[in-house]
Amino acid sequence: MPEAAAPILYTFRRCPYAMRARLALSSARLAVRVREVVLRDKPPEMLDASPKGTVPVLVLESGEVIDESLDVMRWALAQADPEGWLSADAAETDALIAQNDGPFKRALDRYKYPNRYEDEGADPLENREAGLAILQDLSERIAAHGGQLFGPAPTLADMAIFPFVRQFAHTGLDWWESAAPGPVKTWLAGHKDSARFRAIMAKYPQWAPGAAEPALPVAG
Ligand SMILES: N[C@@H](CCC(=O)N[C@@H](CS)C(=O)NCC(=O)O)C(=O)O
Repeated sequence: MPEAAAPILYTFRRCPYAMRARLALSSARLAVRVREVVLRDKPPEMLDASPKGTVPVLVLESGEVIDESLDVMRWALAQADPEGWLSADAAETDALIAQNDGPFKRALDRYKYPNRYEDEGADPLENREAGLAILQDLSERIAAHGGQLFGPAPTLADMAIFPFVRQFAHTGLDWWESAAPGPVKTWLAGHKDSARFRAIMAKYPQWAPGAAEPALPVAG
């Protein structure tokens, strides 16, 4: 168990933004107290800390609140970066993540939840194609760099992006298996099968005041 003074992480198991935060906190081997949130029943304690109401939210022992997933990743890796996730070119990393969080996420949402969007260009199959075009570029990059986006070992961009590619793949697994380019398929499969990912996908009951606050696993 982490000591009572460890930072608190409000998180939701299946949220890709929360996954990337948990991945970085785990890699940095930081003791964190996990508060699993149900999005339709957010605890007032989380909304007091961050009224915008999105996960992840990290509340430090000082009371400082970090409520953007990339900021949580960067904060964690600034404490410790034993696996060299910050070793890649910063501008290229930012550009890849911006592409993911912008156009790729937009296509993913419209492919996965077509009924939620009525805007022009909300056709699911068109969006599947738009997402695939972005993944084709990523795939070429992965092949050229020997397995990950910046080389043979994962860096911040890989870990920030793969939870979203996982969601895209899971929207139609049969299609993914037949249509996705090999290098990005192998890359995703490796991350999904990793000890780190399995550790941060542990299931916890919804947190409520007084309930246990399990330590975020640092395995992997
Ligand atoms: N820009 C934010 C986005 C986080 C986000 O949108 N998280 C979703 C869950 S995946 C959320 O909490 N949505 C609020 C809700 O559904 O009520 C970040 O990077 O942390």
